Amino acid sequence: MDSRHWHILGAGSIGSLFACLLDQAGVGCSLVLRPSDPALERGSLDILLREGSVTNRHNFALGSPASAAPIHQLLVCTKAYDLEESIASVLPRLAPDAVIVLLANGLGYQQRIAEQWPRFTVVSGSTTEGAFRATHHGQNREVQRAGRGITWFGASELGAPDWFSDWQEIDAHCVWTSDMDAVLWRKLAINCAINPLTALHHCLNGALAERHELALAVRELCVEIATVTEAAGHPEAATHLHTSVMEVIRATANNRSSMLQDISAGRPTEIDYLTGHLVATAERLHIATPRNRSLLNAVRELETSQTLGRNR
Ligand code: KPL
Repeated sequence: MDSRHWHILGAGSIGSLFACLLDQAGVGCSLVLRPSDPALERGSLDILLREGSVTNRHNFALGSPASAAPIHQLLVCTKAYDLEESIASVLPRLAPDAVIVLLANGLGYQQRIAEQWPRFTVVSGSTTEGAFRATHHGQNREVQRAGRGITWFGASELGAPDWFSDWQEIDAHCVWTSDMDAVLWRKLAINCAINPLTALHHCLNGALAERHELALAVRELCVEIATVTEAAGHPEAATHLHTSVMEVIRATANNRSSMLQDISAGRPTEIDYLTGHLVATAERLHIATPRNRSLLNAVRELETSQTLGRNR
């Protein structure tokens, strides 16, 4: 296996999308699945990538955290709350010079991970690609690309590394930035304006532009979010926030946000790393965010009621 090969941890919608895009561009990649995943027994997995009326099939070799092959380049697309445990599970496989790219929503974990494993190069990523996993057909998995976006990578003290050239070959808009904090804040701001509302109203992203009461809620949320983002030291991420949010809503109109996908699947959501991080920052800066706080509480309540329902 060549040292440019990517291992992808977390083959949910975004992990599967990027696996297919890397494969399509001829960049080798394989999937690292949980030891309990029944697909592991087959050794390889087909993923169907659908975009509009076009469907392409991609075949991936599978491994588990216990496989022998060393990992030089690891893309981690698990949920924010699973990142640390997932990385810890593959530690014995990581080569001494391994690069770990984190592509999850939210803020609050990046620095912790870089500090926890200083011997690896940890790079943050952020994407506004819209994708969701469609139903499994037999032994295949299917991912629907529901809106094109931009994918940023960056680590404050590094210029674009050699491996980034592979990402420029894939059929997606990938950008290297030396100001990743601004990008992460911008993405956090966009997610805070879109994800909780779609999860609570069980609607596609596009409904936030189409339904008057939801469009108004987005506008009001953006005012609070922009105030906190600016006060947190990222005025560039706060500029024209409402316009950017509406652009993302339109570009991903047919997508179910990741939070809606989590709620529908009965999984925990990333609310603590999104609205939770925003509200905690606002409290530290003595800024009132009643609208975001109320969404935070509502999503937490929804999560709790789902857990209670499951255990009953
Ligand atoms: O990041 C997203 C998410 O769903 O988490 C957006 C860009 C809102 C696309 O749905």
